[in-house]
Amino acid sequence: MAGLASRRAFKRARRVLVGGVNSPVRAFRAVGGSPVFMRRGRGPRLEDADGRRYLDFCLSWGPLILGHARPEVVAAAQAALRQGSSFGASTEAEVELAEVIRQAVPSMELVRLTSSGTEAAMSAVRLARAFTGRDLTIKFAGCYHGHADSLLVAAGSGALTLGIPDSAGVPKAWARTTIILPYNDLPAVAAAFKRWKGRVAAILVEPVAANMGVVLPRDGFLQGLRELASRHGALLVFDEVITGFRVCYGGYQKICKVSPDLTVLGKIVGGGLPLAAYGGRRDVMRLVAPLGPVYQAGTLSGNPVAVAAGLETLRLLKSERPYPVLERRTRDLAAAMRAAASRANVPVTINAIASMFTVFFTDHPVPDYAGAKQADAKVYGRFFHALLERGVYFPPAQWEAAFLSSAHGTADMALMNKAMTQAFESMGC
Ligand code: HOZ
Repeated sequence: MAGLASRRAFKRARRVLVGGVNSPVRAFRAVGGSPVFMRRGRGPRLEDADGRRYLDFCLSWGPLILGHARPEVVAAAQAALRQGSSFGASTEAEVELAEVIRQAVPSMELVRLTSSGTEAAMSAVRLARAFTGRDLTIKFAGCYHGHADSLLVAAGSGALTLGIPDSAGVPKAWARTTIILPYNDLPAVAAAFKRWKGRVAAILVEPVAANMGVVLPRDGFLQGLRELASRHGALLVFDEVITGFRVCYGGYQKICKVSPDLTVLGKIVGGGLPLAAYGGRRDVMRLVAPLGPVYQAGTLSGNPVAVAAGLETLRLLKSERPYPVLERRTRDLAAAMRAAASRANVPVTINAIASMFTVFFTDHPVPDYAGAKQADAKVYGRFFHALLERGVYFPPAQWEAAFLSSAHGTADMALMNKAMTQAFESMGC
């Protein structure tokens, strides 16, 4: 249960902030109870308003692959801030970040920086429409691409958690521009291209879905999307907001060897500050203003402080290459969790890749949205609170990804093993 200071803060917040929060999932509706308010983070740990400490496996929903307040990232952001917080004009550091991104993700021949993943995904779809002269977008149920109107249909993440995957306020006509198909279902995609012949501008996909919990692409799924998009003159857009620089230094496209036409990045590229990007084929990106007629802009796009944090984060990832260790620790943790859950007689399916995973409270496999929805969110809520009591902070929602950072050492993983074992035992039948 949240401590006194957190509960007081939430009471005060509800008087002035909608639902007491600035992003719905923070309100703990999905897990019950009063939300914990945080006051600082360092390495793998968070400290709440009551001074309680937690091992953090939410990590700000993914950006903090190096842990909280990594000194070099803090120093880089501080140094940039001392030079001025925002200029509304170009800086050389933005160019450097775009060069670093392009080197790591070669399909991003031209890049545009934005402030959020929502903005980047929305702009990529607008661009795909302009390039193809078509209106429709294929999106997969349970994938989440931010909260732009036409993409808030069968959306995952907070929308799925709160049971409003089709948001109020989205005109039906806009929602109808989005074709919703089951993730991992290539025949459905082929059938959609047949049905809406010559009308589909883009296939938008999280190459590893992470906003209905982690759901892995089946062998051949992404390759099949590439082939279908090319055959039908549509663009393939990979939303790598979560997977970018998380599954490897680059994107999942490097692992699956599929080259999308456009890519959306966020989270890690901003090093924990508000920064995202979209980019891709030069002939497509050339349509974006000022080169072309697709308008998109932002006063804080390429903000120098965020750029500095992003650049330093990518520099550290490149030099330290934490990926193999992160992957091994995640695999070991997932295996230990399966064993602990089975000993306690709690059915779980754990999907994991690289340093991201989801514990679904179901005994069915989870290959798509229908499978994810079978998970018991109430049981997840019990698990979440059992962990919280034992000093572990997990994502406060069933249909999200949990993450590890390179700051989580062996002693931290041992603590986590103990906490999750006790948590399962406390729930067992
Ligand atoms: N976009 C985040 C990951 N699914 C969730 C963050 C939020 O809704 O606050």
